[in-house]
Amino acid sequence: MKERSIWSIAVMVAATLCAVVISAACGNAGVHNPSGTSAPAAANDSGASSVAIGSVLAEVSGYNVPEGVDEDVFEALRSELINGLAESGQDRIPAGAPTGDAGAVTDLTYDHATGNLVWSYKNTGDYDLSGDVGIPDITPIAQNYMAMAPEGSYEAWIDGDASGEVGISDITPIANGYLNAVSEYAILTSSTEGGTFTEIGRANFEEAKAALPPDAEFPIVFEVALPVGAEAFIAVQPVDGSENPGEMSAAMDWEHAGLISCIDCHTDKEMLIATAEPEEPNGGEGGEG
Ligand SMILES: [Ca+2]
Ligand SMILES: [Ca+2]
Repeated sequence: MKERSIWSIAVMVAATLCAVVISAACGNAGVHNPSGTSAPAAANDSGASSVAIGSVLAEVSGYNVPEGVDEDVFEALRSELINGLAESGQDRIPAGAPTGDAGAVTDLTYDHATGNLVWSYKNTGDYDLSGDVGIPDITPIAQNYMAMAPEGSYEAWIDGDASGEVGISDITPIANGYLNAVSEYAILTSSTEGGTFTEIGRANFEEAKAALPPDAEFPIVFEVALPVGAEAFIAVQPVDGSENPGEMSAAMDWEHAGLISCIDCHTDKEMLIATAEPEEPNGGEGGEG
């Protein structure tokens, strides 16, 4: 009798363990590719490719020091990158478009004079502006080592950890974003700020680079005609060469974007608000922002 009850307890424990395992498996399945939300699927959830850590470390170790670059500085930076990649604890480094702050465009606006959407390239760690994050991005750090990084400068672009100067700690964003790539931006629209965004156009990274003036390499600015089908809100989202989506920008109310900044910079704000928004019954809202 006693023996039987021990067995029945053992069976119950085993059944409980099975239930926990099954529910954990179901939980993971539920996270994959949520539908009916405006949030873009994370790059790692959508079958993005990846590269074994051993291959990545071999590439970093085997990369030749570029000509004219201080070898000692370069080797110190290389060691830091190898440590950063190894410390991530990942067996494979995922390849995809940048997610989070590393990929979200922050300066999307609309130019009422030209009818163009305007934004600048964002891919933290892509210091050499090649479109992807990799070992060559060490070189700009070595070339500008210990330089100050005033806002808006190319040095600020290399100052990936936003410390105010270019240094060894700017290797961390390379390690964190290794293999992040932007091949295009998807232009998305929605009738409401928090609604479901659908794609109405694309902007190509290499074309934007080619359109820069001859002496200009930075910043890489996208200027694209507002696509047909635009609703009240526009956002842009980086996409890599395998159609993996990265982080979507904040939604922009394009019809009011330029007008609000015009009001902000003008001395006679009351007059501008009245002129810009004659149909607005509550004229006071236009001055916010
Ligand atoms: Ca790069
Ligand atoms: Ca820095």
